[in-house]
Amino acid sequence: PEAKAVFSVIGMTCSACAGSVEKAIKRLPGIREAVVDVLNNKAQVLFNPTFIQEETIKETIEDVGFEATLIE
Ligand code: 9UX
Repeated sequence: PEAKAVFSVIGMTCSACAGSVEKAIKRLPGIREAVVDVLNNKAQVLFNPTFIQEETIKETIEDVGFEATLIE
């Protein structure tokens, strides 16, 4: 199974910020794809819910230093 989650990410000011968020998400188990858009302040993630849930992805974004809210 595959699930999709979209997070609002507050505080990213450059594309390197987005890159570090993307990298952190992709290091997690069960992630198929992560696309972080600094212009729209959004992170879209495709994942296998057997291995990871939205809350862990949210916490990972916040560990990098940004505020994340699940919006879809
Ligand atoms: Mo560069 Mo983006 O230090 O916040 S990674 S500004």
